[in-house]
Amino acid sequence: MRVILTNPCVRFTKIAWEQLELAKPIQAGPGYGLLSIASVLAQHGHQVDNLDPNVFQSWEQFKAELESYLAEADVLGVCSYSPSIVADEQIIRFARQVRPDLLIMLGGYFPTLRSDLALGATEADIVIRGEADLAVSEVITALDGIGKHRHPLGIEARDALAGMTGVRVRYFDHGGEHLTPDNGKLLLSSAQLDRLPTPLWNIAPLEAYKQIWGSRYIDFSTSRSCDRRCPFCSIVDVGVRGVVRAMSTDIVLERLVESVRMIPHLEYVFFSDAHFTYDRERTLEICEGIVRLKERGVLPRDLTFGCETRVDTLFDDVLDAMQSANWSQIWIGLESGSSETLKLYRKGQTIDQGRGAVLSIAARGIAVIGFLMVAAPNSRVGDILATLDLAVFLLENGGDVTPDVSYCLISWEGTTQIKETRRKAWDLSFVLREFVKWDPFKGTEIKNLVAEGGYTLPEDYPTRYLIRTAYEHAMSFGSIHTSTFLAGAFLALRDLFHKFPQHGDQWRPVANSIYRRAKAIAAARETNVWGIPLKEIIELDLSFDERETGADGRALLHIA
Ligand code: B12
Ligand code: SF4
Repeated sequence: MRVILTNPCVRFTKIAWEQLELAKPIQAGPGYGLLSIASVLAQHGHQVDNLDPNVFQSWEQFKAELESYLAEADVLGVCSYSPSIVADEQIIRFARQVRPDLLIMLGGYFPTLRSDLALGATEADIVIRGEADLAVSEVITALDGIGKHRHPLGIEARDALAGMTGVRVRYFDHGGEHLTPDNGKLLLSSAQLDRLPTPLWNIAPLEAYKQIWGSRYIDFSTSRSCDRRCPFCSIVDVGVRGVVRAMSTDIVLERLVESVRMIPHLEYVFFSDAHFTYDRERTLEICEGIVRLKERGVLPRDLTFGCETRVDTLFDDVLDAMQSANWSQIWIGLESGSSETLKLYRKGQTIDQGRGAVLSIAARGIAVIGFLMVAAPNSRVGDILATLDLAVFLLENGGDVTPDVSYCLISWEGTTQIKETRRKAWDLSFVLREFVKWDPFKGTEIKNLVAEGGYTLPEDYPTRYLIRTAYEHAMSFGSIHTSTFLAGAFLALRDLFHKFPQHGDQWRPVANSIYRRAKAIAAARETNVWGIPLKEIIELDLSFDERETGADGRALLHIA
């Protein structure tokens, strides 16, 4: 059969249509899971294509391309994330119009966390919860086996798929529509991960991704889930909280070699595991294996690597091994520069560990990119300044902040944090209410949650004002990246001090010192890690209070 797989669409959100149609997309990359599914499908004789809506210049262009593929297709498989579900729903609706009999399957983080909402909001025939590497092929085979792989599905299809974990079906019977109940989610064991074939990298638009990230690269996930349990995190709620399943070192190295053979001129491999260094020995073995393969000429010497990980497992020997293997980037979850906020996030690490990791990584010539969630509910102005200080500290150490950097804590629907919020009525709704203003995901469950959660922070709570204003300023530049993120924050601080003079009295000098450092480093570097100009910061001309605050204002922020 012929299957088309689409990546989560963040390009054509409502905001994108209105403001960002032609902005450079930064949120696109080779979907490891989709390409793993594709590889298993190909093993079973199916023909698979991958379309990433994010790399098209306009919705019209994407629709035209999709339409031409749909003419020949039997199945559309859509990968969806929480912030992409609205746009993905539109893709599904369009596909259904063009091909009313098309079988549509939906999977990914959002359908896994909330399959009920995913089935309710879209016209998908089947939702698969969890890791569907093998399941997509199994479902297609089962439906093909009974000759019922067309929309609308009936009770024969329902029965053929009964008992398959994670698979929910929309079927029609006696003129009515029915949904099969939730029966858990699919999780692969370490042994199953070892048996998965190399993802079908060559069907992904790798050249378009190179335009975005500057190198021909792949996202390679060698493990699933995370050994930690941060309540805001949806990775752990998609897998098993606190339990990692992983490929063996030999298989990781074997898949690397196969990937290099499949992709001419591969330049960079990003290990997209949630916590790559969770096992010290394994990490050392992988790095040492890479060095050996490079010495034997099996892997190109100039192939670089990156990973995403925690700050408390980046031991010196691990970093040394990474340096030897030619690591060029390490992404770390710093989250906040304020100890109070970090405690609230329950991240299980300290500010000192975070700053220490930044310095250790930078000392080895590796670019360090920090994930930040600037404000938590009830954060104070000083907490936010501490996080801005951390953002500038990253830049000063050759690093960067995440391009999709968040101005506030975001807990997606379906995560532990949201469940706890409901239980304890701890007021996260502040964040969600702010988020709903700019997120494409307007009007559905987030609004309901806000209504449910109550709203205890007053409209003019300074942090709330600051975050909203920062976002508005940043968006007025077109899109959010390092430079507009910082410029937006400084402009918002200016407005805040005007609106709430009492905060100005306390914080103007600190804001001033952070702002001056940001301008100086932007002028010296001119671009961020991905080559995007820092011009908004360079061109910004603000005058905060210039009173002396001692060591860059850090004493006031309680930063050593
Ligand atoms: C690599 C990565 C990226 C890369 C590549 C994205 C990509 N297309 O794969 C880049 C940097 C481009 C990226 C961008 C974004 N990302 Co990202 N990313 C990741 C990361 C680090 C790894 C993803 C991964 O490889 N997972 C492992 C594989 C096995 O899982 P998978 O790809 O989802 O596939 C499995 C299942 O989901 C399912 N499945 C997947 N597709 C389909 C399709 C069908 C039909 C079916 C049935 C099943 C199915 O089966 C697959 C195989 O097991 C995760 C965090 C993490 N460590 O997990 C965040 C993560 C997935 N990203 C996230 C987000 C939000 C985004 C952005 C929207 C950022 C933003 N602006 O907010 C964008 C949009 C992405 C896009 N357009 O594709 C969130 C999703 C949260 C959520 N609840 O939705 C995560 C979990 C990070 C986080 N902590 O919040 N991301
Ligand atoms: S350490 Fe990172 S990936 Fe693991 S649970 Fe915490 S936030 Fe999620």
